[in-house]
Amino acid sequence: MSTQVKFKVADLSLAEAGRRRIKWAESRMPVMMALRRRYEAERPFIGAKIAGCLHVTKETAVLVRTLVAAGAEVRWSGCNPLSTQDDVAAALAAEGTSIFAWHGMNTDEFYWCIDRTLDFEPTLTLDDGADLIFTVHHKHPELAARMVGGTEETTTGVHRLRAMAADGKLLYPVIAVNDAETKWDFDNVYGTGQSSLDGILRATSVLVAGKNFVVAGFGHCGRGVAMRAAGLGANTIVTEVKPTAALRARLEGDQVMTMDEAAPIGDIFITATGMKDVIRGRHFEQMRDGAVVCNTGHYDCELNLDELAEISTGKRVVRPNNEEYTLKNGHKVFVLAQGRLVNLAAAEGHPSEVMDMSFANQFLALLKLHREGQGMEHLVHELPPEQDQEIANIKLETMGIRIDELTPEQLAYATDYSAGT
Ligand code: RBV
Repeated sequence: MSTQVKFKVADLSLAEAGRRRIKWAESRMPVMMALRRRYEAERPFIGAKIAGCLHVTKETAVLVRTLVAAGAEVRWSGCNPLSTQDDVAAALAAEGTSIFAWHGMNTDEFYWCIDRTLDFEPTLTLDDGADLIFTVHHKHPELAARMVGGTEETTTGVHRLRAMAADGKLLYPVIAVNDAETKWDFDNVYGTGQSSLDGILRATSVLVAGKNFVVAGFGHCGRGVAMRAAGLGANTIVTEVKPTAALRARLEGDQVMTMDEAAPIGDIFITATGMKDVIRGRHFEQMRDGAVVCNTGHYDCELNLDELAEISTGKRVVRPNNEEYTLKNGHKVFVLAQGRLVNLAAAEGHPSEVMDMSFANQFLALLKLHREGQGMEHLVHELPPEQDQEIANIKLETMGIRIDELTPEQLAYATDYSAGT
C-alpha cells in the first residue's frame, strides 16, 4: 500500500492563489461557516476516515476544511479530469490535506488518484458521479466491511446507485444528497443554469440574445439552463424523451421539438440529460456553420464526438476550452470543453452561494452515517425533510430575510378535516 504518498497536485506554488480563492468562497458560504463554528469544538467526526471524490473547486475546499475542523481524517480526489482548480488543490495540499487531483489528467491517472484515497481504508465515501463507490465495489470489495456509509452528490450517480441497490448489490448504505430539496431545487436549477451560461460565455464570448439555444433534457438542470438562456434573450428550444417534461418546457415558453428538427436551426446546443449519444453524427452533419455545442451532464458521453470526428476533416483549438471541427461538408462546429461539463471545465462550477446548501447537506449526511450508518440498511436513503427547512432557515437568516410563522389556530386548521368552505 502506498499510504506514504501524501498528495499529488500540479504545482504547490499556486497555494497562495488558491487560499485567496477559497477565502472568497468562505465569505459567501455562511451555512458552511456556521456548521464549522458549531462542530469545531465538539469534533463529532473523530474516528471517521472520509474518502471524497468530488470536483476540486473553491467550494469543495470549504467542505473539506469544515470536515477536517469537525475531526475527520480526509483523503480526496477530483471526480472529473477537467474540473480541478489547480490553485485550490495546491492550497489544500499545503495545509496538509491528502489530495490527489490536477487539471487535465488522463483516465489512468484519474483512477490512480481514486485508489490513493482508498489507501487509508476509509469508513465513509463521498461521491459525485459514483466513481469512487464503484471502485470500492468492483476493485476493493474487502474495504466495504469497515465502511459505515457513503453519500452521492449528483443525479446521475443516484440513478446508478438506486439500480445497484435494487439488484441487492450495494455493500453499504448510501445517502442521496442530490435528492434533498435544498440541493436539487437550488444547485441543479440555479447553479447549473448560471454556471453553464458562464462556461459557454468564457469559452466563446458570443452574444446569446437572438440565438436559437437548444437544451437537450428538461430535468432540473436543463430547466435552469433554459431559464437563464431565455433571460439573456435567446430563443430557447428544448428536446426531450419524457412527455411530462416536454409539456412542462412548452408551458414554460420554450419551443419543443426532436433533436433531428433542432439540429439544422440551433446556434448553441447544450446537453443536460444523463444519457449517451444525445447529439451524434447525423445531428452534427445537419448543423449550421458556426454552431456551438457543449454538455453540462455529469459524463462526457452525451455528445458522440467519435462520430463527429468521423465526419470531420480536422480540428484545432481556437480558444481555451473551444475546439473547432471542420466537417467534410465545409461547415465548422465548435465543441466546448471536449464535451465534459462545460460549467466546471470552462468556468468555476456552481456559485458558492448554492454550493453552501448542497455541501451543508453533504456534511450533515456524512455525520448521520458516521453516527448511525452501522444500523442502516444497504439501500439508497434520503435525508430527513426537516433538515431542508433547517438549512433554508439559516440561509434566509444570513440573507436578512424574515418569514411568517403559523399561529396555533392556523396549525390546527391545516389538519382539521371537519372544516368546510
Ligand atoms: N458542483 N460542484 C460545484 N462549485 O464545487 N459545482 C457543481 C462546485 C456539483 C453539483 O452539485 C452537481 O451535482 C455536480 O457537480 C455534477 O457533477
